[in-house]
Amino acid sequence: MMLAVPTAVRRVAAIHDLSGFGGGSLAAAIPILSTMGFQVCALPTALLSTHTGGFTGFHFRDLTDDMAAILRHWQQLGLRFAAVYSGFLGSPGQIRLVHEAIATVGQDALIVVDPVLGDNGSLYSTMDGTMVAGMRQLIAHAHLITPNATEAALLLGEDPAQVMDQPLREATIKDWARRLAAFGPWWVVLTGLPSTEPDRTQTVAFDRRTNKFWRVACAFVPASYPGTGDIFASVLTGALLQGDSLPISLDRAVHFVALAIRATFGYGAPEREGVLLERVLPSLAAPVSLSSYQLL
Ligand code: PXL
Repeated sequence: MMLAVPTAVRRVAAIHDLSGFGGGSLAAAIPILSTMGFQVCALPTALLSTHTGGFTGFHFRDLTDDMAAILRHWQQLGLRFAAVYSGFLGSPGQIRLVHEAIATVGQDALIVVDPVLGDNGSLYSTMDGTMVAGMRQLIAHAHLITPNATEAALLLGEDPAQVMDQPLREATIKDWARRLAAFGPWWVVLTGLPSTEPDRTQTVAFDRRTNKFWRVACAFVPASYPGTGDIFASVLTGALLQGDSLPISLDRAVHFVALAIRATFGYGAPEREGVLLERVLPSLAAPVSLSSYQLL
């Protein structure tokens, strides 16, 4: 009898900041993707005392020069990754470095770009129009992008404030997803969309190659925790790497974030401290257990 040769643990190059307090970014990507069976190789973009959502006076060190040196060494080593997954970027120069990482260590990799730019209708404090323009170019090289409604509007040159007025109509959601896919990505996943159904929130995925839309809705919790976008994108990336379909991956990511929010909400801790990831992380190791996706 032939024994199957065990395959090595696959590696993900994770290009995010490291925020010491408040969760999110690498503090989400590393434990989530490790739990899902992948080795995370961090290419840190910035070092912060806290994330920028809800904190002022935070320490911020831009690591653009270090990123270039780290990437050069990885190239010399001939490293290749199963995925290149970028999130919060600290400067336009870093966007160029992500392009370079994709073209070198990311050959044959799944390319995931979470275009972190803003939320709740406005830009994050460290972002500006140059970063929006750079991100627009970067998403053209991704297979998967995961903007929230604010980021989708910014990337499309729409007024981001409109996402706060009323839930986007289904026709608008589909139009935005199609227009974002026209930049290049196979899959556009629009996160955290208010629903027209009361007390529900929805996430919609568009698969450009099959021209299909998928929706997963879940109960809305009246709280907004920074870092949940990073958690969502990390689970989605892990599920796709595990071989799950787009709708099942979407389903797992939505329900994991919902679980993390519910596990946190009852404690009444300040929202800026993020979710209690460690309380729910073990559930990620379980196989697919539910599915509530709909074809839209
Ligand atoms: O969750 C996105 C994110 C990532 N990194 C930093 C942030 C934010 C959102 O506020 O501040 C540093």
